[in-house]
Amino acid sequence: MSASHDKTLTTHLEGEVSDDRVSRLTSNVREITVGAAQLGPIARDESRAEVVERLLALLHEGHKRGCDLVVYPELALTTFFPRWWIDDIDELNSFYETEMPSPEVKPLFDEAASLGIGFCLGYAELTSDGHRYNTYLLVDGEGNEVAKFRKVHIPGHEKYEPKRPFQHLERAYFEPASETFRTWTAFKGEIGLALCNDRRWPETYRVMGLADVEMILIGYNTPIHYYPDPSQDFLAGFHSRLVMQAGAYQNGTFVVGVAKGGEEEGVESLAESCIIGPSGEVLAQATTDGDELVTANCNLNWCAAYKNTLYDFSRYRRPEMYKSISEEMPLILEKPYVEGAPIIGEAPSTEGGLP
Ligand code: ING
Repeated sequence: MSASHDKTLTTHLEGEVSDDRVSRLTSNVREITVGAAQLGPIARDESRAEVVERLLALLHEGHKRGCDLVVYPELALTTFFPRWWIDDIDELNSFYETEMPSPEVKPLFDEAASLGIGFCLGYAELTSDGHRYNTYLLVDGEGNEVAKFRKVHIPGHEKYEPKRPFQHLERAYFEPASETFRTWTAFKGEIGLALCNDRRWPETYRVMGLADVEMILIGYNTPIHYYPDPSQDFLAGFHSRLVMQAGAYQNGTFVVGVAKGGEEEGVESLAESCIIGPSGEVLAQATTDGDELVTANCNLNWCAAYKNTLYDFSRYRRPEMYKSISEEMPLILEKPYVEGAPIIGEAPSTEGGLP
């Protein structure tokens, strides 16, 4: 859809505007057509080659609709394996990529480059020195790697918990990134990346907002059942949109949220992929919980209508008032810290964890 189309930057600009911004704004339209390539479930026994076929089908749909950029979800090459305790290291390793593109994924890289479409792909990364990350890779329309982002906020738990109907063992299987959020100049603008749980934290958007981000790409896998407090289950879609719409508006940026949704191996996950404008409005949203491409034409100059007016950070922010939010722990909310070192290879704490 094209809700953002006509919202070119003709609003008043208050305060000082840098030369760099002025030069960007002299062009009234800086448009990128983005596709949120939602995936339905990926079965545990589905091969990489089969998944890549699905990614290619979405890419071709993106080509038909004139996409410059197609955004896939978090961990887009396999089932969401942190739902199981997997104590066989070879089996666990089978869910990670040790090179990108791997031979199975290369057809996606080749086809995207030949169509001139950039893409963003989430996968589990196992580095040559044994580190494990939840990773998001951005590739431009010529097939060049632009950015590699590793998830910052790792949710869930470290140990097998037998009471849960399914596990969320990301804290056992992924290390948190050692580098923070940033932006990259690509696709005519400033692009930022984040993964799933990162989207719930205002700091995620603000760190990128301070770097003048114009479009944040976010892949997610969000089980609808939240074991620690099931009263939140029916709010899953509301909370997901709430955080992304607020993050977009408060930083004057587009946000593209892309789900792996539907019922995967017995676990229902949120779909509702959406593209949000810098006004905070949802411009387009998925209507199914399967493979579906959601597109919007995004004029990145729309961002300046927010960045240069009520969210003119250099004029109105009071950073000296916010110092406590980057402290280790707020003074009155101190809670015991539970050590969260990855425990891959350790035996489950209780009876067998394999499905
Ligand atoms: N998923 C979750 C999210 O923030 C989570 C975290 C864990 C949600 C457990 C619900 C239950 O949506 C990911 N992949 O970060």
